Amino acid sequence: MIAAYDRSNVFARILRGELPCKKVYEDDFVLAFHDIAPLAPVHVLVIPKGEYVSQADFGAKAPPEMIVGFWRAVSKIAHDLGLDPEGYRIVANHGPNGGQLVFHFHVHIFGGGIMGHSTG
Ligand code: D5M
Repeated sequence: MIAAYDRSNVFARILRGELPCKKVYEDDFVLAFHDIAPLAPVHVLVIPKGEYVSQADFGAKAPPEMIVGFWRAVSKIAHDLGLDPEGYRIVANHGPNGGQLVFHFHVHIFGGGIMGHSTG
Protein backbone atom coordinates (compact mmCIF):
# COMPACT_ATOMS: atom_id res chain seq x y z
CA MET A 1 0.00 0.00 0.00
CA ILE A 2 1.50 3.34 -1.02
CA ALA A 3 0.36 6.23 1.15
CA ALA A 4 -0.17 9.83 0.08
CA TYR A 5 2.88 12.09 -0.17
CA ASP A 6 4.40 12.82 3.24
CA ARG A 7 6.29 16.13 3.32
CA SER A 8 8.45 14.90 6.20
CA ASN A 9 10.21 12.27 4.04
CA VAL A 10 13.99 12.52 3.95
CA PHE A 11 14.24 13.64 0.32
CA ALA A 12 11.65 16.39 0.86
CA ARG A 13 13.78 17.56 3.75
CA ILE A 14 16.91 17.54 1.57
CA LEU A 15 15.05 19.52 -1.11
CA ARG A 16 14.04 22.12 1.48
CA GLY A 17 17.64 22.37 2.67
CA GLU A 18 16.80 20.98 6.11
CA LEU A 19 19.20 18.05 5.68
CA PRO A 20 22.58 18.03 3.92
CA CYS A 21 23.46 16.03 0.84
CA LYS A 22 26.51 15.47 -1.33
CA LYS A 23 25.15 17.34 -4.33
CA VAL A 24 26.09 16.23 -7.83
CA TYR A 25 23.77 18.37 -9.94
CA GLU A 26 20.78 20.70 -9.68
CA ASP A 27 18.54 22.49 -12.15
CA ASP A 28 14.92 23.69 -12.29
CA PHE A 29 13.60 20.14 -12.41
CA VAL A 30 15.88 17.93 -10.33
CA LEU A 31 18.36 17.60 -7.50
CA ALA A 32 20.95 14.80 -7.69
CA PHE A 33 23.20 13.63 -4.86
CA HIS A 34 25.30 10.68 -3.77
CA ASP A 35 23.44 7.85 -2.03
CA ILE A 36 24.28 7.67 1.65
CA ALA A 37 24.81 3.89 1.43
CA PRO A 38 26.28 3.27 -2.03
CA LEU A 39 25.64 -0.11 -3.65
CA ALA A 40 28.01 0.50 -6.57
CA PRO A 41 31.24 2.47 -7.14
CA VAL A 42 29.02 5.29 -8.42
CA HIS A 43 25.56 5.50 -6.83
CA VAL A 44 23.68 8.73 -7.39
CA LEU A 45 20.04 9.52 -6.68
CA VAL A 46 18.04 11.89 -8.87
CA ILE A 47 14.87 13.39 -7.41
CA PRO A 48 12.32 15.70 -9.02
CA LYS A 49 11.54 19.09 -7.49
CA GLY A 50 7.93 18.27 -6.75
CA GLU A 51 5.80 16.15 -4.49
CA TYR A 52 5.60 12.78 -6.23
CA VAL A 53 5.46 9.58 -4.20
CA SER A 54 6.61 7.16 -6.87
CA GLN A 55 7.31 6.71 -10.54
CA ALA A 56 3.60 6.04 -11.21
CA ASP A 57 2.60 9.23 -9.37
CA PHE A 58 5.28 11.16 -11.27
CA GLY A 59 4.13 9.84 -14.64
CA ALA A 60 0.49 10.55 -13.87
CA LYS A 61 0.78 13.99 -12.25
CA ALA A 62 3.94 15.79 -13.33
CA PRO A 63 3.64 18.35 -16.14
CA PRO A 64 5.16 17.13 -19.43
CA GLU A 65 8.02 19.65 -19.22
CA MET A 66 8.93 18.26 -15.78
CA ILE A 67 8.95 14.67 -17.06
CA VAL A 68 11.15 15.62 -20.02
CA GLY A 69 13.40 17.78 -17.82
CA PHE A 70 13.76 14.99 -15.30
CA TRP A 71 14.80 12.30 -17.78
CA ARG A 72 17.11 14.63 -19.70
CA ALA A 73 18.78 15.47 -16.39
CA VAL A 74 19.23 11.76 -15.58
CA SER A 75 21.03 11.27 -18.90
CA LYS A 76 23.12 14.41 -18.46
CA ILE A 77 24.17 13.43 -14.95
CA ALA A 78 25.23 9.94 -16.05
CA HIS A 79 27.12 11.48 -18.96
CA ASP A 80 28.81 14.10 -16.79
CA LEU A 81 29.81 11.40 -14.28
CA GLY A 82 31.69 9.75 -17.14
CA LEU A 83 29.45 6.69 -17.20
CA ASP A 84 28.35 6.78 -20.85
CA PRO A 85 31.24 4.90 -22.49
CA GLU A 86 30.99 1.78 -20.29
CA GLY A 87 27.31 2.03 -19.46
CA TYR A 88 25.26 2.24 -16.29
CA ARG A 89 21.99 1.17 -14.73
CA ILE A 90 18.99 3.25 -13.72
CA VAL A 91 16.49 1.86 -11.20
CA ALA A 92 13.25 3.20 -9.73
CA ASN A 93 11.82 1.15 -6.87
CA HIS A 94 8.04 1.38 -6.71
CA GLY A 95 6.25 0.60 -3.48
CA PRO A 96 7.05 -1.85 -0.68
CA ASN A 97 7.35 -4.93 -2.90
CA GLY A 98 9.70 -2.96 -5.15
CA GLY A 99 11.93 -2.15 -2.19
CA GLN A 100 11.06 1.54 -2.07
CA LEU A 101 12.16 3.00 1.27
CA VAL A 102 11.82 6.73 0.62
CA PHE A 103 8.45 7.79 -0.72
CA HIS A 104 9.58 10.70 -2.84
CA PHE A 105 10.08 9.50 -6.42
CA HIS A 106 13.74 8.96 -7.26
CA VAL A 107 15.93 7.20 -9.76
CA HIS A 108 19.12 5.40 -8.75
CA ILE A 109 22.06 5.70 -11.15
CA PHE A 110 24.50 2.82 -10.65
CA GLY A 111 27.81 2.76 -12.45
CA GLY A 112 31.54 2.33 -12.30
CA GLY A 113 31.39 -1.46 -12.55
CA ILE A 114 29.58 -4.34 -14.19
CA MET A 115 26.03 -4.72 -12.91
CA GLY A 116 24.63 -8.21 -12.34
CA HIS A 117 21.19 -9.33 -13.45
CA SER A 118 19.73 -10.17 -10.05
CA THR A 119 16.52 -8.40 -9.10
CA GLY A 120 17.92 -8.13 -5.59
O1 D5M B 1 16.11 3.93 -1.93
C1 D5M B 1 16.30 4.95 -0.99
C2 D5M B 1 17.76 5.28 -1.00
O2 D5M B 1 17.95 6.50 -0.32
C3 D5M B 1 18.66 4.26 -0.31
O3 D5M B 1 19.59 3.75 -1.27
C4 D5M B 1 19.38 5.04 0.78
C5 D5M B 1 19.20 6.46 0.32
N1 D5M B 1 19.18 7.48 1.36
C6 D5M B 1 18.41 7.50 2.47
N2 D5M B 1 18.64 8.61 3.19
C7 D5M B 1 19.57 9.33 2.50
C8 D5M B 1 20.22 10.56 2.70
N3 D5M B 1 19.97 11.34 3.77
N4 D5M B 1 21.13 10.97 1.78
C9 D5M B 1 21.41 10.21 0.71
N5 D5M B 1 20.81 9.03 0.43
C10 D5M B 1 19.91 8.60 1.34
P1 D5M B 1 14.72 3.27 -2.25
O4 D5M B 1 14.68 3.22 -3.76
O5 D5M B 1 13.62 4.08 -1.65
O6 D5M B 1 14.82 1.89 -1.66
